[in-house]
Amino acid sequence: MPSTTLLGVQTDPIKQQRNLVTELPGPKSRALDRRRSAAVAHGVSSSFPVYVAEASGAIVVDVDGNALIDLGSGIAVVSVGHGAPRVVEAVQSQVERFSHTCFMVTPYAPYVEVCETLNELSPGDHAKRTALFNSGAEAVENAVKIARHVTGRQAVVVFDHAYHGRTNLTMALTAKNMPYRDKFGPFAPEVYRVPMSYPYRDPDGMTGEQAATRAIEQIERQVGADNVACVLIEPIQGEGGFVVPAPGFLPAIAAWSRESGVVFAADEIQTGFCRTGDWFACDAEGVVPDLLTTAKALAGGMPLAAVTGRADLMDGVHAGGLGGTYGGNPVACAAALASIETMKHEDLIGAARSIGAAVEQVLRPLQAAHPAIGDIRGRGAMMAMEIVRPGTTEPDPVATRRIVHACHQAGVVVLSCGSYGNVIRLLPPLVIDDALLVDGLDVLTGAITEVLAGAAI
Ligand code: PLZ
Repeated sequence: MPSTTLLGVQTDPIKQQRNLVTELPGPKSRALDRRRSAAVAHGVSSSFPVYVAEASGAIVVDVDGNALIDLGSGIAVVSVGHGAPRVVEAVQSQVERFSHTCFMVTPYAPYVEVCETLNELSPGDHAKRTALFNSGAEAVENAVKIARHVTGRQAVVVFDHAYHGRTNLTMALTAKNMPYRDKFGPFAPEVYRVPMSYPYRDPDGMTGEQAATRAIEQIERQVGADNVACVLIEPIQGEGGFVVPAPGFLPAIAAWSRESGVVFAADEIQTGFCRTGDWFACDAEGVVPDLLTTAKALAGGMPLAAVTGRADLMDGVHAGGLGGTYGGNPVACAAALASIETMKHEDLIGAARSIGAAVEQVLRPLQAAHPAIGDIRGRGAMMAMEIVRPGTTEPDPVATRRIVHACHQAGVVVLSCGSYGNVIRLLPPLVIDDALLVDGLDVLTGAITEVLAGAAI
């Protein structure tokens, strides 16, 4: 069906098909990139510098007219797809009514409705409260503020390979030096890092419970349980390499936290909102966090983040202690309500599970053919593979970069991640249609075959 732009022009909807009309990046993207170099700080970089003109569903169209398959969703943000109709409608109608008053000055209903919705969807049926912010890092900062305030303790425990943001406190919480932390110190104090459960790299046969004991012993020995305000963990790590802890790890850490008066905070900024085939990754093992941070897919592309948690903790902070000018912006809140409505209506939990099954069906045989694919892991529509030197577990970031580059050249947006830069991750919009997913995975298969056939000598 043709759609109408704001100017009243009839346009054809973007076809859900890959279509390349120039080399990538094309001439118009290259021209923009030259202007960018002269205008944009070089510290901000792009992994695939094709400049976007428009996007719909799982297709991104660049300024040269190339239609690319998006297997990254803007880092797990547009799970409902680009230009999801409900989100577009909600944003347009909210922006026409009012775009900002500041919730701390004169409040409005959409903020309250987002909080009600998050309290209902998040794990656990206890009394909850939510506060809204702008970015993931800001949500994490506020979770730590709340945990410290209500416990009267200072230490924050985080894990190897963790990623929590780029602000001063969240840089301290993030594990990887390059590019996130290098020479940006001094970092916030009272942050302690303990080993994560990383089945591919842990000693053979180490269970989740054993990995939890390893972490807990270190906390007790090096920090002291009584000093810990919160344990902060991504239930499946994102930037760190889609590390899925062994079963039993999260429940054991959560149980220890409860017994020790430590706030257990789950960072579901990347894993949240149907991505893993559940509303939240914690749901898979029935883990109920005291505090939960969300962002990214929450508002389908508008900047919005949240801390949701136990009412007694959240309400333990004095009035005026939490906030910010833009936090819970009404347009972002309208987008969030429409995104969540889309997730429910389109059964994106089911979609994430089917995507996961389809991806595994392609990746498993590939792994059998290529010993350089050391590990395939993930859950739902959050799948990844770790590229290593064949016959070892030694990371191969060079081959990883080549595979990603070959996908880009063929018009498929894929992202890498991992502490060692050797993980290729797939985060497609959950509304991607089967044919497009198959085409995207074909391109990935071709890229892997081309690069690893050369590397496996
Ligand atoms: N916590 C688990 O995944 C953001 C970062 C990309 P912000 N991940 C993408 C980059 O290189 O900056 C993230 C996350 C988890 C926190 C954050 C931070 O969210 O919205 O980027 O601040």
